[in-house]
Amino acid sequence: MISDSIAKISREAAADGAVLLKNENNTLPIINERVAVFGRYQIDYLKSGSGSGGSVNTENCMTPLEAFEAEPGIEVDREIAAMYRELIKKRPIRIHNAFLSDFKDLELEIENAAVKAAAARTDKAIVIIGRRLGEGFDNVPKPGGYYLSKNELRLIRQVSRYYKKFAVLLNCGNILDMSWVNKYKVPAVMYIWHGGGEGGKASADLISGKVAPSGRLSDTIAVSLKDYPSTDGFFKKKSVVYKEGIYTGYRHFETNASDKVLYPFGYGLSYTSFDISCTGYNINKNIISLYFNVRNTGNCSGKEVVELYINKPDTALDHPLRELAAFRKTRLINPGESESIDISFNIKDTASYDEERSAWIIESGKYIVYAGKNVRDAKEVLSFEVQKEKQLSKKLPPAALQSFTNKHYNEDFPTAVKNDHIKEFIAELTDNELCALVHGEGMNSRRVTSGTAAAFGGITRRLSKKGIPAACASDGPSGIRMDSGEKASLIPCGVCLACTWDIPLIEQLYAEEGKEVALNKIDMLLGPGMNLHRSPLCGRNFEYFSEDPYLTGTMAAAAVRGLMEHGIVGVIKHFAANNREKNRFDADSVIPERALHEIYLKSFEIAVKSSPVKAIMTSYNLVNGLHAASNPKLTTDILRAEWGFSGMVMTDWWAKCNSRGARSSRMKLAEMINAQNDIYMVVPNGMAGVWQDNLKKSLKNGKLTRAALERSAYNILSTIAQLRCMDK
Ligand code: BMA
Repeated sequence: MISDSIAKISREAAADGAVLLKNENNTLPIINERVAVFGRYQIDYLKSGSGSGGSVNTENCMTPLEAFEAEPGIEVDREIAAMYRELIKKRPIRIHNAFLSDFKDLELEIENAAVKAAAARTDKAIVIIGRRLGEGFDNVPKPGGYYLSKNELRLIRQVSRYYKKFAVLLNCGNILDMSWVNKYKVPAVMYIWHGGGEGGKASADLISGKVAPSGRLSDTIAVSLKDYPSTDGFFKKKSVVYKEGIYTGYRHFETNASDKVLYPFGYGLSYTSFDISCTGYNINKNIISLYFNVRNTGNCSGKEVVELYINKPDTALDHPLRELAAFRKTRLINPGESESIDISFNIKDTASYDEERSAWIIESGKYIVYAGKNVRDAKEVLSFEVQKEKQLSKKLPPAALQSFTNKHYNEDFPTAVKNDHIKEFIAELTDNELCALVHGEGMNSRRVTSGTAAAFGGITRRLSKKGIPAACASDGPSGIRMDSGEKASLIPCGVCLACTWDIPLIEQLYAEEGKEVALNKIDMLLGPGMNLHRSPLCGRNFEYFSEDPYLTGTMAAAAVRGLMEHGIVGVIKHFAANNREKNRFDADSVIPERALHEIYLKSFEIAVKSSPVKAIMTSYNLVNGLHAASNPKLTTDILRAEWGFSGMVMTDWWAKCNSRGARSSRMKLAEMINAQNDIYMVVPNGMAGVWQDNLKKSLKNGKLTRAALERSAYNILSTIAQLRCMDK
């Protein structure tokens, strides 16, 4: 079922996430002019990337071409439109299911004469280039992949030959090679991303000037693929070594390779211009606050983003030249008007991780704060001294960790009556019932909404008879996936939302999403996806947000808060370091300690600490030798002991587990429970009570205790107790 109030804000987010990179001689917007639209994706518009994150059944979605044709101020050349409609009938894209990406040259070839004739009839041209990647499909460094294909380049050459004013729109979820922009002197370029079901209309809003672009890049666009530190070694099958450490994205480029940047992190143009002035600041203990006045100095309404970066003293540790510390987007500002905004951050949140001491520290020395439109333009607005180094944490010695773990399921729970009830309830369950409880079933369990990813909790007759409801979890970050064919809304993809830099907007969008999820009697939405864009090649970048952990974490937190407004649990995923799709079930992400804490776990830490995260999905890959699904350091030491998370952890679907140095297996669920990854997703429907994994054998031989099972049962049931299925 589709909720009718989500379309409007979905369209607004799709427009506000578009990033205008170049716009010479006012090529855009197109107002009361004739335009020819080239490229197949004007019709075959890619609403999303592929895989679980894109498998939403939509209906009545306008294509960009239809939306342009419906736009009064845009006169679309009918001959070219008819030509493309004809060509696409003859050469449809045969990606037969949502789980495939295709690297053939899919762009259609057209005659020079057609372009030349169109140029005589029209004022401007638009070229839409599309690229769809997704789950299981990283981009490849070849034409039709990271590079534009032969036909795409030919089309851009043809249009550049006959048009002075033309814009290339990129309908994709990954950063692509951009060397063609200067090579063919393309006057206007805009990433319109995968805008979801309303993406076609949003592109017309942008092209017509109804909405001025206000998106800002959430990733650095480098001169070439080899300039990204992650490219070297990206395709190694068994393990990916994160040798760049913390120097990923703009942390690398701004510090070590500023000449290798085509478009910097946080960059984006508008149709208007703004003046940002810092009008003051305040330092109150650890809270740094800065005040700005943002004035619209151009001639149309628009929104601006003020980005704050910090430069830290290289006293104990080395640091990147800039680190994003905070940001704020203005509301719509009319020409000549201005908006005052204040932005603050806690210096503790910019602490560094000292591997020697396994502790977070705030170093002594001079800190400098920069503010501006992007990481490159930001100007110094404040500097302050920290007199004495502060150590914020220390590694919990194993004994303390163990007692924490024991506390978690032995001592009386110093919490509400409900939880004591759960503890007593668990004590009554048999070992077999406990073993059943730590499995989810799916996909398409008949116990919950049809076509969804999993049912868990009361999924055996005995557990159900004891009053445990069957809870429902469905994909994905951009809308409800129901393989039953049931329709749902498809909102813009993660990277588009991140490029809005608009936290309140994303929270509102996910509140609307939560309403639709509740309407379909679903309890958990398996999203947001929030792994970092370590490489522009990762197939799931469309679902994820950014190369930066702060922008990623704050976006994910906004989505979780929004969903929770309607009692829906957003399951943040994939914890942790799923930064590549190749060999995703078995590849080992080998990450230095400091980069693990400061970069790849930081986004999850921000979400857990700043929003009501009640459920987390671990990733398929190994992290430093242990599958994330059976990694006590991730799901007990860090997630619970350090961050204080008390919800439920699930595996990814059919994930593998292992213990140090042992073979990976989907049957090693004792290792999963011992790590406090609470529930295995998924076993075939009806099999939770009889699944032949190693739980019962491990109970017998002592490799697993009942207490550990009770601990996970507590995490699962105390989470289910907060879900809407309890209303059943
Ligand atoms: C896995 C991953 C998850 C997804 C799950 C259920 O393969 O793609 O992101 O939520 O399947 O479909």
